[in-house]
Amino acid sequence: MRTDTAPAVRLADYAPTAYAIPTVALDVRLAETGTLVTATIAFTRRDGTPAGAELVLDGDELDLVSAALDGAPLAPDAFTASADRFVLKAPPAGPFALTLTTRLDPATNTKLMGLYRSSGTWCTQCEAEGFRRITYFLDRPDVLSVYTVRMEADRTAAPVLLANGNPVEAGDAGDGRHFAVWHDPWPKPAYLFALVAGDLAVLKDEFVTCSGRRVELGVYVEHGNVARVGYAMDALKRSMRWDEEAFGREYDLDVFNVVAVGDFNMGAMENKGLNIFNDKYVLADPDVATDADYAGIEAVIAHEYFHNWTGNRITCRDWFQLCLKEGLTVFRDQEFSSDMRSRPVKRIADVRTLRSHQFPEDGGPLAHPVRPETYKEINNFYTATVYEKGAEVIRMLKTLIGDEAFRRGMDLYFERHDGDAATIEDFLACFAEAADEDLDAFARWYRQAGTPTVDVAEHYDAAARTYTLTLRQTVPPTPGQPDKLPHVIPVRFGLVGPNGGDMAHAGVSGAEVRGDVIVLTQPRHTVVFEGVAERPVPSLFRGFSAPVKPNVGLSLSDLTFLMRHDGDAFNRWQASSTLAMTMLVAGAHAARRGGVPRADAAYVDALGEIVGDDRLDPAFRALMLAVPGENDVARELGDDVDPDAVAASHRALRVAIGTRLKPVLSTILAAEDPAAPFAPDAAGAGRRALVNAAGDLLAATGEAAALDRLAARFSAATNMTDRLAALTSLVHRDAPQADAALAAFVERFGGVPLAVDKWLAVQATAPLGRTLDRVAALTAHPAFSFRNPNRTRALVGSFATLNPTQFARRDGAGFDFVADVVRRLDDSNPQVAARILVAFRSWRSYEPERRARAEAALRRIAAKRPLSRDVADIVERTLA
Ligand code: 0A1
Ligand code: ZN
Repeated sequence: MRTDTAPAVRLADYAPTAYAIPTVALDVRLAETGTLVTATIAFTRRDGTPAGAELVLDGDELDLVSAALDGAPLAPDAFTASADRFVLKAPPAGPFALTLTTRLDPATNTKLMGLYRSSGTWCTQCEAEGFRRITYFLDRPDVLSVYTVRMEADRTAAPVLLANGNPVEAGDAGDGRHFAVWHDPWPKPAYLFALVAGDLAVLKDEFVTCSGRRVELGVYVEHGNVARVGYAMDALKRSMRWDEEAFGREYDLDVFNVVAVGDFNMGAMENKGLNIFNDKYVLADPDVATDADYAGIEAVIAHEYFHNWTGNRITCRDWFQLCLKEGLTVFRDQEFSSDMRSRPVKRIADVRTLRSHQFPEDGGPLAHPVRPETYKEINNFYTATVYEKGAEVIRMLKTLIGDEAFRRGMDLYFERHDGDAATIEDFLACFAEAADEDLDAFARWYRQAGTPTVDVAEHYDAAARTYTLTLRQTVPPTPGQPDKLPHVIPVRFGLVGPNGGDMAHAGVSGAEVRGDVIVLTQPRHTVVFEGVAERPVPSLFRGFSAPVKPNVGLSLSDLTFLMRHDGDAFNRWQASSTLAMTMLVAGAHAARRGGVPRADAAYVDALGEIVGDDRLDPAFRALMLAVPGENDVARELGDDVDPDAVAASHRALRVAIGTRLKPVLSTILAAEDPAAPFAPDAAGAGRRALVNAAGDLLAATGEAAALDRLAARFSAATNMTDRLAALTSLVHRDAPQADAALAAFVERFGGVPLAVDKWLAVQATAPLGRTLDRVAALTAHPAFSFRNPNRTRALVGSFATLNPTQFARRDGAGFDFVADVVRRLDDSNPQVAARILVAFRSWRSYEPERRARAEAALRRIAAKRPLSRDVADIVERTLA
């Protein structure tokens, strides 16, 4: 077990390796009783390395069987080898090859890093530092090598043998065994290595690239699941076409394979030519997958495919540059989904995710810059900040320099850095050149953590016909960064006139304005618009043009006006959310004092008009109905949070909406066509989202008739979206029909793991006093296993992150339960343990009693020995 004594790694210490590895030949003999890996690794001395300088290779829990240098066994005194290091004391001055054989036991690899088994299939996960669990290596992203892989296994146990690149040879190996050889011509870092061996079924297809090359596509799954991979295959082909059209990127191998496995720590992995997926992001049919699952599959298939250029052809120099591939690839997958679906709806969904995942990270003890400068465990930096805020930074760059310069910058980046292990500086230099602009101040977005606040004051001078906006930005202190410089902030804006259209102005001073974007560069700007005929309502940060917290202080009537009339769909939704948040916060304060939360009737009426407007996209109307979540309200409150008061306020607002809008919501429900065929497209998903949101709000009122209707909808549902929506409403309302519905669900879907996850999560997120007991009991259910990350996340992860009142029970029992799970998982799968532990990150914002209980639970985790580096890192930073 690696422990917390690990030193921090620092960006400032970066130095290239002393040796390069031009080629690697791997010979992998897979067997039930243990696997032998023979790696023949060619080394060359880099310029500047003195002849004979020792060679130090990374390892992790390795068992060395034999070692040879240029074909001759190494003398025992020529090297040292331990589980985590191999040192060749005096390498030859010229090129040389080491041949190292290691023995692995994939069946007992519960960390799911390196080579492991998932339902009998051998598979690998090497990002970030998993390759060193397969063989000793220079396991870092700036060491790029050409790989040839020979794999051999029992033909019956593993008829399918896959690795990166193109297949070059296959045949019989005697004794019931067979082999395959794969060659990947593109130099790559070890984290992109992959192999898969197993008895899998496949859906094949082909894609003809823009230059006319044929690519054979395969999606491999467990037998019985082929009927569920059509959507993923279609998404893959659409992704390949889109990357050609939107970014000019063509695929570069003869084959592209995707393999779905049931046991996977994350979502999916972009291994060159052989993407390995959590089966959650591949398998779908209407009976088991919701619309959200389909959208997730489309996005993740695209994300991993897009990595072929942003990540694989151009990789990262070191792990500090993780956002170079992740922020950019998230930006690209967001754009893809926007083009496939509705752009404003996608934007609203992405901003909701950013606010619920990244904002709390940026505002808590785990805050770090988009490009961190130090880490103890890199696995803990696959975060919403690196991914989602990283994508926002790229979106801002595009907003600032414009679409054309952005495209020129991307083209230059691909041309200049193809084959490189690059840095953020390399990336930004391409855009500075393409736009002929200094981006030094903009680069602070990569270095400074914390979500900036932008306070806005306005003034209209009727006599002078001027409209003045004063904008002040503050970047809060974060761990290790007490003082901040101002950011470059693009504020996309409109001055909305009384007729709802954007007003013209005759000129502007006080800040640079590019089209409809005000560019903030200073702590404070006074922006004066001339020739403004009357006082406009300002619509700022349209499309969420910067990842900041605006504080515009508009009146309720201005906000309802924007909600009804803003030409920017995002800001219509934002105005509604801002209004709801004002009420939710006031309601939480009232509930804390024993009072009653109240809803503003004008807001609810405006909401009713929008939701009832058939000319608007149903998906947009559904998003309008979703008021900010309890965690969002807690974040807005900031400190002394009582989750029960927040929940009371949330419930009260939803009851008020459900009651006052009963006619319009009932009309929406009544207009549903139950015979409409299911299609997992954006239009169908939007209609279902609206109907289900309406049903849920009506159920929130607790009326028996609404609950009966939900129970009927549950029984009659022909797809998982509607079924799960009805089930969730029933269970979370503690409806009399809930237990029967849960029983019927598991009776029907108990054998489908991805559906079982939904059944577990619905129960774990119920805001009910008995939930914790139920969750604890479910850990013993035959369909549950702590060995499987999806099951664990569905039950314990969703309890900890999506059930604020029960996780943060006043008696501390919720905290204790999750702490026990973290301690237990720390031994078997530290990566998953560390991720669940992150649920404690906002512990300091609770009221004193809960804060003390949370701290005690955290200290119990910190005291465990041995403690993995993953968990030690998170718990130390959380308590610091
Ligand atoms: N690069 C992947 C994310 C990923 C990272 C680590 C993993 O180890 C278990 C797996 C996947 C992506 O961005 O999709
Ligand atoms: Zn990624």
